[in-house]
Amino acid sequence: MANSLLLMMAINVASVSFLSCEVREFDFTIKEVMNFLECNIREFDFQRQDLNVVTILPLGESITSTGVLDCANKCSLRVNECFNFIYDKSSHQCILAYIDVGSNPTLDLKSPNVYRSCKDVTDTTQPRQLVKLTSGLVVMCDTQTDGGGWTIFQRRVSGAVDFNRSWAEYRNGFGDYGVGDFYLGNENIFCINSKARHELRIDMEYKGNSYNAIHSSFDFYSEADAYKLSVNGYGGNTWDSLTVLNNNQKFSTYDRDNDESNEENCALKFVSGWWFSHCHSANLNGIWGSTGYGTGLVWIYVTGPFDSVSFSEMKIRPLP
Ligand SMILES: [Ca+2]
Repeated sequence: MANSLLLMMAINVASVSFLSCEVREFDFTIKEVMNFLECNIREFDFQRQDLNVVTILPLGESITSTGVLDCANKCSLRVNECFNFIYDKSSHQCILAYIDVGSNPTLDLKSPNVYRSCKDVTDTTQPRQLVKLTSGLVVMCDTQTDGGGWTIFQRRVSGAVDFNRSWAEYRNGFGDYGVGDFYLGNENIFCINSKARHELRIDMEYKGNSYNAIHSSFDFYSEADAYKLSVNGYGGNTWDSLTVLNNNQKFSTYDRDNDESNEENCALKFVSGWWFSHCHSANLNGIWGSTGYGTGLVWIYVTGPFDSVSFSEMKIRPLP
C-alpha cells in the first residue's frame, strides 16, 4: 500500500488529489494533516523551482517514530532530502520519501558527498545523470562524452518545452529534466563559470548524423553585461557556426533587445533567446522542427537556414 501510494503521489505530485490520498491513508485528524502538508508543499515548491522535478521517489528509509507529527518533523528536518513521508500507525514506522527522478536519469540526493561539479561524478553507468551540486543547484551531467564531466545547460530532445521565453525565464532557467528539454538559466551558467575556467561543447544531431562543436575558451558575463558570450579555440567535426555572427554578443529575448540591429529585435524575429548580433548563424533555442527562415534550431553549416537539428546539447566542463 505504501509503495502504491507513493507512486500515486509521483503522478499527482502537488495536486489536490495527492493531498486527499494522504488524508485517506493517514488515520488522524484532517486538521493536523493539512497543517503539515501546507507547510510541506511550500517546501516542495521551493525545491521544485530548484529541481524541475518530474517523476518521483520510491524508497525512503523506515524509522520508528512516536507519531505522525514526529514523522513529519523528521522529514522537515531533512528538507534538502525528504520530499514527504508516510506514517504507519499500527507499526509506528515512519517512512521518509526522497526525491528521485527514476532510473534514467537518476537523481542522487541521498549521497552526503554532493558534487562541486559534474566532473566529480564518478558513476558513469548512466550517460545522463542528475546531481545536486554543493551550491544546491541540481544539474544534468553528461558522464560519458569525451570522458564525461559536462554540465549540460541547454538541451533539446523532444520539442515538448517551449524555448520562446522571457528574459527572466532565460535568466532563471526553465524546462523539465524528466522530459529532457531545459535551459539551466543564464544566472546559473554565469555562477558556475565564475568559479572556474570552462570549455564549451555543443552536440547536435541532424538527419542521422552527429555533430560536435567545441570551444576551449568560454567566457560568460553577468546580467549587468547581459550575459554576453565569448568563445575561442575551436575544434569539432563541423564548421563553427557560432562565431560567424554570435560570438562576443549579449543575450537577447523578445522582451530584452540587446542585439546589434537597430531595425529589429532578432529574438522576436527568430523566436528565441540567444546571443544575437545582426541576428544569427546558429539559433539552437529556436522553434523545434521549424523549417521557417532562421527560426529553427539552426546550425548554419549543418542545417542551413531552413531546417532544424533534431537534438541539441550545450555543455561546459572545468578545464584541467
Ligand atoms: Ca535590435
